[in-house]
Amino acid sequence: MRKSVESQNDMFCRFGISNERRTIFADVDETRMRTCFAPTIRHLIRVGDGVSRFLGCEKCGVGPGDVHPIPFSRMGLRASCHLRRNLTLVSRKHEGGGVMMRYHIILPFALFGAFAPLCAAEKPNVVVVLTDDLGFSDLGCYGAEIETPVLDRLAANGLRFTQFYNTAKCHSSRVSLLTGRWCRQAGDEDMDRAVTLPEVLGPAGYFNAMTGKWHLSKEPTDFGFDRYFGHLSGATHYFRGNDTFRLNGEPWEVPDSGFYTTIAKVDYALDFLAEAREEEKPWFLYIAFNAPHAPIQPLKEDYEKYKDHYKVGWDVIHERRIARQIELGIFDEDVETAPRLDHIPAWEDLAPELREWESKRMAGYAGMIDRVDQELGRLVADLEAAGELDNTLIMFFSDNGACPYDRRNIKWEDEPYNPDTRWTDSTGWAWARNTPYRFYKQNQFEGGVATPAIFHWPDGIKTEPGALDFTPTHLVDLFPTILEMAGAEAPTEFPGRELTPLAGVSLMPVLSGGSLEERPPIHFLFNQDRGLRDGDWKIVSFQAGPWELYNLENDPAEARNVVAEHPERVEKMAAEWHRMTRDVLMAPEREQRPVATEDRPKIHSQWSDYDPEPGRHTGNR
Ligand SMILES: [Ca+2]
Repeated sequence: MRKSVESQNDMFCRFGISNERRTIFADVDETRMRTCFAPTIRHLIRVGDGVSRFLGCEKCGVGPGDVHPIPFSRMGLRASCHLRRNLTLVSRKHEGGGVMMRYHIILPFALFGAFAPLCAAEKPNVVVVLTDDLGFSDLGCYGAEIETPVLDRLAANGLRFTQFYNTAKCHSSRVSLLTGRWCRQAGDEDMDRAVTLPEVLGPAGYFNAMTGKWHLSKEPTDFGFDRYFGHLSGATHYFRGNDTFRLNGEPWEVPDSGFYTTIAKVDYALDFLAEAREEEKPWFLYIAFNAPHAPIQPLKEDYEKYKDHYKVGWDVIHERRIARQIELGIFDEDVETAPRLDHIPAWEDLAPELREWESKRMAGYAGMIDRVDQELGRLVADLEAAGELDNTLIMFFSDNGACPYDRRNIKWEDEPYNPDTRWTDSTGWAWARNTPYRFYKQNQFEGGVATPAIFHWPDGIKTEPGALDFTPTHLVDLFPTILEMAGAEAPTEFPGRELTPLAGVSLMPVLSGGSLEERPPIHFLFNQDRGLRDGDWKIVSFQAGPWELYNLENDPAEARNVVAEHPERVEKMAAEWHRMTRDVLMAPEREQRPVATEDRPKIHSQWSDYDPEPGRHTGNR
């Protein structure tokens, strides 16, 4: 169905409705405006010297001379639009030295009159950004010296949680995020005891797109995503990719040169959003960056920004980060931080060449994290230019704490931006990156399970801009939160699956400026590492070692184990952990065994060995 209307300037103007895509080109002052119906044709403009030139549309036969040059800014073209949907610039790819751009415009409300209600009831869009092995204090707005201005700005205009949890491991966090259930409860990688967010949002009218790391069974397009670009594997080479890359279910060949995975994930995300806009659907976008997961492979320019920054060492960085966290209000002034544990030497005690190499490793992490922020800047600019930023819920998390696994001997004289370099993780830096917490990825201590959590949604969040919320929260809460926001119901049946109940609770009361009525215990389990958070209290076990007990209200960094003072509480919480593990998670028997009664050293064979035999490079133990 098509309708024609006359614009204020008597220019030819048509309006497509129902499922037709429409593409409209215009100069920005809106004095000339034309439309065409080109369901598959992109209007391309080339950008250079601050001026965009229209290259024409082969479908409707309009040439470059038919529109005026369009002023260009990095934040995108702007045209007023009463629907807050306006001109969008989407970076396509580098080509011949210039940047190929694609743009779309949805005509302003005023031109449509009677057709406006078709677009008026806009459901919020949703972006979930998941980073990989990012430490709790690795962002500026959580205490880092790493430059993350885009995320800091989202935090300053949004809401940050200080006690948001993941599952301490890659795949299990992804399962909980997508299903609202504990990983084992959802059926693990197969998710056959759950439905996923896109499987619910699709029938509710959403366009579902994902880019990045999948790390679960099958492919995202088998679980409700309309579009997918990324790697199915848990890790990938940042410059060369691997053979698990897919584009919408088909194998995708990584280019021989000019490829960097963090950038490609946002390139495709912007493409997918442009498609969603053409279909005039609200959208759900899930970007799963692999950064800063090993191998440590930053872009050269990002690395060089931080090259000399970390020669001060991890003790100094730890101190600076906690000082900044106190300034930010994340922790009280008298917070007791987790001391550097025995398996990490004081920076000053490291051999000079080891200090040199370790400072390069941390500069590599910083460069990779900085790049994530830069790419998110492109995404935010795209939303802003499309007029969608205010009514999009953007959420940012890490899938687990910083990673300590130092898996191979390496050539430490190399530079990490050289694609042949494949450095793995540093246990010493993992401790500083998880400031003020201790332990790491996989462990259920706060260092493993605490994630930064930024929520940005100007139209929906009612707390003061930049507020901090101290409610214990978890990735399982995203599913019910997003469903409530989208006005969708969680199904109780799904073909071929035996659905389990949701584990998470909607965070909408918190986003609305209130508090949760009820927060059921938060269950932690990965392999033999365990924990349970109930109110202010947490029990935790390192690899099925004896339970420890912490009161996180007055000891957020788990510095004082008070197990001996509260035997009854520990017994009760341990019984609840076992009940949930058996009845709710339906976890394998081996994961339900009682914890050890004898204390034992907390150590792992793949943590960095900083005391290598003479002549051997450091590596794992
Ligand atoms: Ca991870």
